[in-house]
Amino acid sequence: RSHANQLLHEAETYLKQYGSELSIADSSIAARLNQIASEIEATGTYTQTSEELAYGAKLAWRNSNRCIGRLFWDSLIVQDARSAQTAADVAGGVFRHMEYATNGGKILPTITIFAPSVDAEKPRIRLWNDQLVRYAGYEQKDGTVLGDPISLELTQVCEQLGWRGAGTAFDVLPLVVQIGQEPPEWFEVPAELVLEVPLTHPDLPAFEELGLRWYGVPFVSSMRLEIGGLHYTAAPFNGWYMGTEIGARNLADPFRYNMLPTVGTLMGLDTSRESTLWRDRALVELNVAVLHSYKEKGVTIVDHHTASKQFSLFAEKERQRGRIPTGRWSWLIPPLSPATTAVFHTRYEETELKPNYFYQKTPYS
Ligand code: HEM
Ligand code: NRG
Repeated sequence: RSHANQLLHEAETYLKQYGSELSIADSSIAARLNQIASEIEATGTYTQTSEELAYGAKLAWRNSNRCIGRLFWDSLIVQDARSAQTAADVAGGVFRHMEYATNGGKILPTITIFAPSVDAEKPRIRLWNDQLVRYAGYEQKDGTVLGDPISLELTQVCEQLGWRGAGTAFDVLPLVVQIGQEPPEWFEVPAELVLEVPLTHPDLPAFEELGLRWYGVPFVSSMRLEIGGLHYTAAPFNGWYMGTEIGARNLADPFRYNMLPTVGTLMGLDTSRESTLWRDRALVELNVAVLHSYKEKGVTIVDHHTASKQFSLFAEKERQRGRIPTGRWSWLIPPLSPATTAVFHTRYEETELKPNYFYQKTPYS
């Protein structure tokens, strides 16, 4: 099957779903498909309407099997930035997204969509960051890491491009934008666009002195959005955090900030034997601190019990609409007390539907 034929087939499949879910007359969809067919014949690709684009981004969220936050899929805010051409245009669109979606702490789930590529492997626009806000990681002389070890490689790349961080454990990396095969350009993220939360604990005053913090909004910026055969290789999106992402993984994993031993000692626990369950007790208090601090600062966050209930409601609503909810169980269960949540005790179909968000090859390394 030729490339053009395959693209038309993907467009047809999507347009039919779009038409049926939004109750658009079959005749209008048929006319639109004729138009798309001529456009593909003439140019090798086609341009989606902003409505087709917006609904596709929502469906891609609804189809994200690893996401527990999908109850709110239909309220995603979609910013159409397909006209951005230069790296500076793209950076401007990204910064507008950050300000709008952060919304002073009352986070709005938002996606900004830049121009698509015909070939997923040859992106027209690519953001090198995997999230718009991430902390740098520096390898030190003694072999330990200062900052977030997940960013070691990108930090080196940024330094090679001429960026220099302040050298703290929480330096925000610059935005790195690549247009086609041109060399990438980096942009310092304006500090006022980066909402951060210093961590305190409701009943452990000494916790504050650890100097821990995290950024307010998870903006995923490395995934490819596929709708109707078009590949949006730069389409950063955000919702809000589930507390365990920060408290049970980013700050707790031994290969990330590895804070459990420090927190356990601060709590005065006996860390000499595993059987005291000091790790588990430190983990719970670290997660209490995360939820408490975000709440106190007015930054949207959800605990894993509430998120699990919201996900069960999402699954129930999908069944009511005559659809089978899909999900990846191993990702949906939270990393803290999983068996206390309903998702742990439920099985989900693992079918991968489109539109969806997909991983892409790392553009550096
Ligand atoms: C993954 C929660 C919004 C798409 C996840 C994960 C959590 C989560 C906990 C697993 C992350 C991990 O284990 O690393 C939420 C919450 C949201 C939200 C609480 C609040 C509204 C969104 C939005 C989108 C989205 C707006 C897209 C439009 C995804 C995708 C993944 C994911 C594609 C998989 C990421 C990967 O494989 O690395 N979400 N999410 N989520 N979410 Fe959501
Ligand atoms: N675990 C990652 C973020 C992955 C996506 N999580 C969300 N997405 N909540 C971390 O930084 O900890 N979202 O769009 O809200």
